[in-house]
Amino acid sequence: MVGRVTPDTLTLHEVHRFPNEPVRLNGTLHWNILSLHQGVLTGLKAAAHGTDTPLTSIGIDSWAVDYGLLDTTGSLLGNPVHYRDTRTADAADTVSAAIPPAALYAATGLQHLPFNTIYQLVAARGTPALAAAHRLLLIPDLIAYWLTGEAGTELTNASTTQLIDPRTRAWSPHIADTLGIDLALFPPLRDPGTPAGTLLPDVLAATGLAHHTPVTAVGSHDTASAVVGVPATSPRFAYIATGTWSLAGLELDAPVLTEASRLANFTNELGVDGTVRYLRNIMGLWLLQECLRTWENAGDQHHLPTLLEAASHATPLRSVVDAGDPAFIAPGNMPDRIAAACHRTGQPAPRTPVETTRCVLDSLALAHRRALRDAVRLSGRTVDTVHIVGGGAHNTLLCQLTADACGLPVVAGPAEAAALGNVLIQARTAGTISGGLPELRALLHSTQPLRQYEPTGDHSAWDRAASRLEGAQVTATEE
Ligand code: LRH
Repeated sequence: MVGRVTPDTLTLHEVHRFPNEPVRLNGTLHWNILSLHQGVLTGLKAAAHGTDTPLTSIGIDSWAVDYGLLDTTGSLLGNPVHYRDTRTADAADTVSAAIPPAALYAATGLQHLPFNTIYQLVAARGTPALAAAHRLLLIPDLIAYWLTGEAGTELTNASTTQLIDPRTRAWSPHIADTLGIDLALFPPLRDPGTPAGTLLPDVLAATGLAHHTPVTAVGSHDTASAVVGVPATSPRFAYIATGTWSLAGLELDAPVLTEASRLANFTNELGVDGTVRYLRNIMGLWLLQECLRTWENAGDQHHLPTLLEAASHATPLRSVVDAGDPAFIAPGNMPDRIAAACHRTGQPAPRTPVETTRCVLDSLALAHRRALRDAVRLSGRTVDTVHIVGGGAHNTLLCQLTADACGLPVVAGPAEAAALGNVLIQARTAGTISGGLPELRALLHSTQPLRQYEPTGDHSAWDRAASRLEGAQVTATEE
C-alpha cells in the first residue's frame, strides 16, 4: 500500500496484493515466510515504479505473537510456526503449574490465548531450533531485519508475547526466568515512531528503491495500527477491528489488571503513543472464511456477497454460538463444529450454508456486544459510538447486526485502517504531519469514506439469545 499524506489530505493506493497461504508440513502448520518476504519485495518494487516521487519511508505491520528464530550467522532456523498450530495444547498447564494464572495476569495483563508467544516458547522447549537460536524476531521485525539488517523488537507487538509488563512497558524478567525463557533472544525494544534502519543493497537491487529509504517502526502489531486508524471524533468510542479476528474494546491510558478483568479474559496490549488496547479476541470472520473453505473443498463453491444477501433475509438469532470459544481456533471442518456447538447449547443446528452464515454473523454481533459491555463495566468508561474498522467494515449485515446488538450507532470504515494507521505514524515521524492520536484521527475522519448504522429492531431478542449461551460461557471462563 502506498499512502500519500499532507496536513489535510490522506490517500491510500494498493500497488500489490499477494496470498498468505500456510503450509502443513510433517504435521505442523507453518507460515510460508519466504513467499511473504518475496511478496513484500514485489510490492516495494511496484511502489517504487508507481510513483514519481521517492518514498519517504516504509512501515511494516502484521499479525501478532508469531516469530522466526535466527542462528548466530543471522540465518533463519526453519519456517515460523503458525499460531493456529496445535503444538501449544499442553503448554497452558505447564505455565500455570509454574505461575498461577492470577499472578501471570497481574504481571502481564494479557488475556489467555493458547497461542501467546510464551506458550509457543514453552511448547518449543528442548527443540533443536530453539537450542540453536541466537535471536528471536517477531514477524514484522523479521521482515524489517531482512530489509535493513537491523534487529529490534517493536513494542506494541512485543506486548503480545505475554513477556511485557504493561505498567512499565518493559520486559518482565521474573515471568521469563520462571518459565526458562531467555530474554536475550529478543533484540532491544523500539517504540513506534522511531527509525528502524535503511534498505540493504540486495533490497535496493530487487526493488529499485532509492538509497537511504528509511524503514520506520510503526505499530507493527496490525491491531495497534488499526486502532490508530479509527476515525473517532470523541473520546467516548469503542472499536471493533474486524477481519480474520474481531478485536473489540477500548483505548485506555493505563492497564486494567483486576481479577474481574482476568476472569472476563480481557487483554491489555500496548498501543501507539503510550496507550493500552483493552480488548477481547473474538473469532471474527475466520468462522465464515473457514466455512467457505470447507464447502469449497467439498465441491460446493459459494459467492460471498450472494451468501450474505441471502443471510440478511434468514431467520434472525435462530441459533448462536460463543464466538470467543477457543474450540474454533484451529483450521478444520467449521460448519460441523458450529453445528456441534449449537447442539451442545440446545439450539437447532444450521441446515444450509445460508443458515450457517446467519448463525456466524449473529454470533459475532452478540460477541461484539458482550465484549463492549464487559469493557465498559471493567474499565468504568462510557461509550457513545462503536467504530468498525478492517475488512468487516464492508460487511453491511455484520455492521447493522452489531449496531442492533450493541444498541449503539456504528461508524464503519476505513477497511484499510491498519495500513492507514501505519502510514500516519510514518508521516508523523517524517514531520509531514503533527499532533497526537486525536489529530491523526481527525484527518482520517475528514478524508475517508465512512458509513453510519443506527440500531434497529427488538433489543430484547439479543438478551434472550445471550441467555442461551450464558451457561456455556461461564464454564469457559472458569476453566
Ligand atoms: C490480528 C491479530 C490479533 C492477534 C492475532 C494473532 O491479525 O494480530 O490481534 O491476536 O492476529
